[in-house]
Amino acid sequence: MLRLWGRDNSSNVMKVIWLLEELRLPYERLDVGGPFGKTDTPEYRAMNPTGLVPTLDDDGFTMWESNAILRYLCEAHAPETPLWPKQPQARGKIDQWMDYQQCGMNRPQGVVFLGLIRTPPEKRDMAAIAKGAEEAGRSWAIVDAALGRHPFVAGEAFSLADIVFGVHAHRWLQFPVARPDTPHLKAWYERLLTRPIYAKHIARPLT
Ligand SMILES: N[C@@H](CCC(=O)N[C@@H](CS)C(=O)NCC(=O)O)C(=O)O
Repeated sequence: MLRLWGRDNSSNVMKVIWLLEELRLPYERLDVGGPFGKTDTPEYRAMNPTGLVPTLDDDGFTMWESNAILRYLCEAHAPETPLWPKQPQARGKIDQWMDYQQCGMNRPQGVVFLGLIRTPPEKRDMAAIAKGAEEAGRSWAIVDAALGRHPFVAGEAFSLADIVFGVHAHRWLQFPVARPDTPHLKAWYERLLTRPIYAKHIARPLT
């Protein structure tokens, strides 16, 4: 039985929910993290020493780091999935974009999200938010350019790269910040909205 630990308004948990739904894998999700707490217990820390979410439990095998979990689920439960193909160059491009999401886009986007959505107005550091938005905008412009060359982030087909950027695009395109013009990103986001799983689990009010 697959068990996913993590509140469903976390971007990193959303990635895993989205993939589990795409692959139609039965799973149970438990609310932990954020207002739910329970990530400080010795039992949780034994599964995930970072105390963050998500954590995956696959019949007693546990792991953390959202992008690694996505790859594990494909390899272990859907080895033929086109979402993470075996062909080395196709897989290499998807991995490249997944790493860029974590290493390039995630931090500045997080500054904007936490600043605007999870911080009361009187406590916001507007200078840090503006700087984060500028940096995140540069990352999104790079994604936009890729989406101008092909319909999905890593190429011609929907893949894990679309999942990891897709959860954040819904946020980015709603933030009340100055954004670079990204027509390809917007068109791709509109296409994501027509996917029932995206509409239900990802395109939710920002909390
Ligand atoms: N690199 C980790 C980051 C995990 C992370 O930062 N999770 C956030 C939620 S998106 C978290 O656990 N925040 C504290 C909490 O929810 O209690 C991953 O991709 O899984």
